Amino acid sequence: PVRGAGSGIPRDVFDASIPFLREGYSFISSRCDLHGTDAFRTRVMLTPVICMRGADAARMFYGGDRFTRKNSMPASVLHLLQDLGSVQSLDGDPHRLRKAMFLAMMSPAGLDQATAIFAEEFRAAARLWAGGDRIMLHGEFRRLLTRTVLRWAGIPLDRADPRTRARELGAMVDHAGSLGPANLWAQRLRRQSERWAKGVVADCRRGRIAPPDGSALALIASHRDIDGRLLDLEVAAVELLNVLRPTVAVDRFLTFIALALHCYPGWRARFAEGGDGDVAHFVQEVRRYYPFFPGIGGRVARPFDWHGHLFRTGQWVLLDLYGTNHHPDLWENPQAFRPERFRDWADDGHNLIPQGAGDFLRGHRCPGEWLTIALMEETVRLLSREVDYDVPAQNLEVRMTAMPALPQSGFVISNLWLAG
Ligand code: HEM
Ligand code: MYR
Repeated sequence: PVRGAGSGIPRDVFDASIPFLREGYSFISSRCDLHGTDAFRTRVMLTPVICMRGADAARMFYGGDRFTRKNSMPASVLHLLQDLGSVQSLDGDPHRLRKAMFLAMMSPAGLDQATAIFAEEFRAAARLWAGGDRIMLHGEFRRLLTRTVLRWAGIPLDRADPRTRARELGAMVDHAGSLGPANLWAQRLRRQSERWAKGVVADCRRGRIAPPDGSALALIASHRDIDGRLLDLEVAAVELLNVLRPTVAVDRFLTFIALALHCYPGWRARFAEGGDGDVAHFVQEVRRYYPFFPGIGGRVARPFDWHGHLFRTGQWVLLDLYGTNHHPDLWENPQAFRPERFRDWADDGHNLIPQGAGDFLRGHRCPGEWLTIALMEETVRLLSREVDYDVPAQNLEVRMTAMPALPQSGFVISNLWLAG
């Protein structure tokens, strides 16, 4: 039985927009705690919404084609992230066919290639960092990931202007959660990025760029939707950006890895000695523990009953990803950073959900999850084994109200030297 469902879902404040902005990542959880439930009703920007958390809610939200993502996120978020015409805007068979295109990029060989390119970029950069000034790791990771994903996607760097792309793609992520001028400025950069991406796809279709088989650009440029037609140039550009932008967004997780290695030096020492056993557990704990994607919205596609509560078509639901990753029923001592909890963890597809839950092909779960994990595991090894550095005094606070979150200083290091 689900706490709070069946007996009716309790009502919270009339409109939660201001409290949500004020409290940030912990908002849904703290209200659930208050009501003693895993669900409550309120409004966001005056629209009625049911906020939910927990594995059971995730199973309901991600299963059985119950929800659509159409009209489920504010325009300010949507236009900087997935955008109109993207895989996320599709449902049913058209979604599955488009989603298969993304999943085809994530073969074991494809992932190995991505981490090899990233390691090469990291080593080249580390030689320049060595003995130099202070560097801000978040900015450096952003640059390295941009170059990595462009190369991996099959886009020649001389067609890409990596520094401009890093600025555009980074701005989309940095300002997805902001409103007003910062959001509008990022949307302007996004349109510039879309023009560039359209040119790349068009040149690929004309044979002026010849990406390797199986690369993201090759797959997107030649993909045929369920109607048998190539993607509109506009949509192809959106989907190319939906590979590039989120891979650049991994810069936040990589920065959280640096933060965790700094805050829990015992783990760093263990990895430095070459112990690979817990690298994967450490990465899972970073994805669970640190705040990133707060929650995901959906609209009920067809009415259904859940624990005695009728969900009507069109009902808006927000699933709390962060709160589920910190749910006290799922995680012992959820506010503690403990990678060892993953040594005997039972993955049921709905308990660790920083990138969505459920089935990759049939639902909207992030197709980039394996790539994210692979890049993170490589970064644990690179930071702990191949370089050493000092962490000067700085403001490392991770504010829970700035979405998406990041350590305030961006994680500055100094006196980097090459180890070994
Ligand atoms: C979907 C988060 C990395 C591509 C999602 C969703 C989340 C998410 C929460 C689920 C949305 C939903 O249920 O509607 C993240 C985070 C990442 C990340 C926190 C870390 C940086 C990536 C990467 C890629 C990617 C590396 C591709 C290379 C996508 C796409 C979707 C998606 C295409 C839409 C899937 C669909 O609607 O079926 N992501 N993601 N993401 N992600 Fe990611
Ligand atoms: C991506 O680029 O698609 C992946 C990561 C982007 C994370 C950005 C999170 C922004 C917060 C938006 C607020 C959502 C409100 C429920």
